[in-house]
Amino acid sequence: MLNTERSEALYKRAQRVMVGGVSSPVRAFKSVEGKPHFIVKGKGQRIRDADGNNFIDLVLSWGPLIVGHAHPAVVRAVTCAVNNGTSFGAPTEPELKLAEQVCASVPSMEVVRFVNSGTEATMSALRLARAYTKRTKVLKFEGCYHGHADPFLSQGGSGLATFDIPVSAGVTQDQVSNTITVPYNDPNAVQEVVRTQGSDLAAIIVEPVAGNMGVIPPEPGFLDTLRRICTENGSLLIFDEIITGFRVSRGGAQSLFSVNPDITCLGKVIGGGFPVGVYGGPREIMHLVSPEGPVYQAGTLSGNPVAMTAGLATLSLLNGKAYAKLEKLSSMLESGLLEASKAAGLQVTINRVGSMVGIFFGDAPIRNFAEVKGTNHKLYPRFHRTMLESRIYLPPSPFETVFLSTAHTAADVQKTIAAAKKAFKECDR
Ligand code: HOZ
Repeated sequence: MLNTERSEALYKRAQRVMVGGVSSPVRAFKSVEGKPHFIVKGKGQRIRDADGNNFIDLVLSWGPLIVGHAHPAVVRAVTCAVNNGTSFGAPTEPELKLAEQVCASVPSMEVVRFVNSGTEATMSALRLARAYTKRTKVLKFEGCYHGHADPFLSQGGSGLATFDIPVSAGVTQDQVSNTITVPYNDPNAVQEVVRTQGSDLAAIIVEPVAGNMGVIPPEPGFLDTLRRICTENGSLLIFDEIITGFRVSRGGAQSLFSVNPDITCLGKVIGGGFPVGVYGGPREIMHLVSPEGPVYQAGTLSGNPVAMTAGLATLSLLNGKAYAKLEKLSSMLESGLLEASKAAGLQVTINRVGSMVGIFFGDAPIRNFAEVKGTNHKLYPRFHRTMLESRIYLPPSPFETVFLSTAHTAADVQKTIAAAKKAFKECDR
């Protein structure tokens, strides 16, 4: 049993002054029938909670920490940046350098605008797509999550899926009336929307690898079909690469699957653990953004030098060797989890793209949100609890992604597999 006395006391205090005791819903551990651990320290692949329990961390702040916690190179660079002042509300060289790195790495990004979160990036990308096409509607996919801007808060993944919320309260019918939702990996459903509403369709937005309903890779040809449909219909294709950017490869999913969107949204990894988002695309589209064009979008802390420096330091560590290591460890985790589930007599499906891993309870292939919901996800709380007892920290929701970092080792993966074997057995009882 874990000692959780201090975390519980802090949680009690937090509930008095913070909604649900947390700053973001899935952190509350509700869907795993537990209580959150308050974290006091992260180093490399490990985190320590307020009671002194050490865990192998497979959440990594929900994806950003691809080089692990407090990497010495990131800490050094950030410390130096902080000493020079934290924000000026004026251009700085680190943001220019990060923009250059992003544009050099991600095939479709020629010009970018930094913001402070993934939500801001997708929200701004949609505004831009509407301005560019002079159309209103946006097509998204069930179970994909594009942050919490109103038009995206219907049939989404992540927290919406975790708490089974089809459309958030406070979002009016008007605000989602131009949002059309179809199943992921279903090109026919997309064709049908284009046939009936194509002339109003400003954009299709998609997570090129879905990471907010567990992990779901695109079926072969799915992304190419979206590209072709958008081009033929005069709609813009927006890739939400907030999770996949610099994670599944240096050039993101668009590089991995060789499909170029019109607008790309990034976040998480490019901020190296600080709040950063960015959207970008060809100059022809981006020049509509203020001050060059009429699409207004701004932010006091956008491009602030500390966050930009953390991003730069993180990206400088992401070379071929780093991705090869991530691939090796992640593939070891995938096969180990499958073997462990077999040994425990439990049917489990693992979806994986690079260091994004999704665990589903069931033996059927998982290609869309309906299939995710058809899994035996009620087993997840017990699995999660047993893993925690074995000191493995997993996302506290079956609808999120398990991540690895370059700080993890083969021994960490072996420990995770051994713990999973026990946890799968526990689920089978
Ligand atoms: N939307 C994030 C995961 N997909 C969760 C962020 C958080 O709770 O910190």
